[in-house]
Amino acid sequence: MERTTLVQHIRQQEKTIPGATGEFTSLMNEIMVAGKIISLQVNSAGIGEDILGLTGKINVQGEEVKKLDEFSDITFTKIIGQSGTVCAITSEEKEEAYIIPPEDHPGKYIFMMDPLDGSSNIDVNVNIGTIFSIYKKKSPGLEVTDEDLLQKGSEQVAAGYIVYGSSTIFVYTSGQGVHGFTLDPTLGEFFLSHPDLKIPEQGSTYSANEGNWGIWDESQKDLVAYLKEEDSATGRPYKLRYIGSLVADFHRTLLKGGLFMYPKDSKSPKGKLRLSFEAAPLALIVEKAGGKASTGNQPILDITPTGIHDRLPLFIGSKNDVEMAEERLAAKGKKGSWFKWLSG
Ligand code: AHM
Ligand code: MG
Repeated sequence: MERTTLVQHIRQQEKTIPGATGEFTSLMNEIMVAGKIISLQVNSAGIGEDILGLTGKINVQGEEVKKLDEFSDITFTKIIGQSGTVCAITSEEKEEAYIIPPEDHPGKYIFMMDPLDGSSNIDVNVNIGTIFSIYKKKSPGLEVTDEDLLQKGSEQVAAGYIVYGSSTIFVYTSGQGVHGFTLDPTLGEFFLSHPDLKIPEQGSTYSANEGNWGIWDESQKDLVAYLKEEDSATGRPYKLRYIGSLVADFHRTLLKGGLFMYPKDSKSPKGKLRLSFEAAPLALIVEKAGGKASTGNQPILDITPTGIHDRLPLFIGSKNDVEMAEERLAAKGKKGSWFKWLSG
């Protein structure tokens, strides 16, 4: 049987881009190499090297840094930083952008990553993943500016994620469809397993941390209560599936359809997930697969970040499900404001 490797696929895709120089292919190759290294570490966590547990450090997000978080951040930064293809790297784990020094030959791309998403699941053998996003440097000259680091999601050149799960899967889009590759551990090679992925137009599953019910606003409670009501005509009640690793919850949603949401709440009034490292890359992927991604009232890809660590609410998945969520949130929001106006 003839099988397409990830490297062959990226090369074929690059051929269709006029003026392509091979720099993008090199960058994607390096991401793949770093992904394989992390995959190996994740698969053997608990044996050999002491890689489970905490480093004792607190990251820029105020969260405890796990050893595998740090290992993934360092691995990606070293490999991508020395690839000669990027001029800056931003990471969920780093407060500031890492600007590639002249001796490492800065390239024309900007690389953004959540090196190991789903950290809380590392020690309990539940799927975790890497999310990445690639932009082109926009500003003239050698200096990397906010114009480069704070670009709208719609300006991404490519985005992808790697799930370290029952198998390791690499999913990416460079604008022409979404493609998934499974790592063959015996050969150490990714092979095309999910060509041209399309998300179902409507799903039957919702995914949210419902333990946050008490800190959600009324419109969010109304939306989830609606999904749980019985109505065979609209396929309700929806099933609840929530892993607590965005990459894993997203991967299931992409394959099976449905709605993933991490809304704002009174503890995180701006939302919990990060625009540049989580929402924007997954939004590009879902849209290229025929789905949608929204803050609840605005497409994620239309948002220009104000800082590299911006957070926002996320509603992502099947087109019909995301639109239904937007409509219900808007309707309830309006009712709420009329009520406040009348009673105020
Ligand atoms: P992380 O990037 O530090 O791992 O945090 C993000 C994670 C997402 O993977 C997941 O969707 C969410 O946080 C889970 O949050 P909660 O535990 O509040 O449900
Ligand atoms: Mg994350």
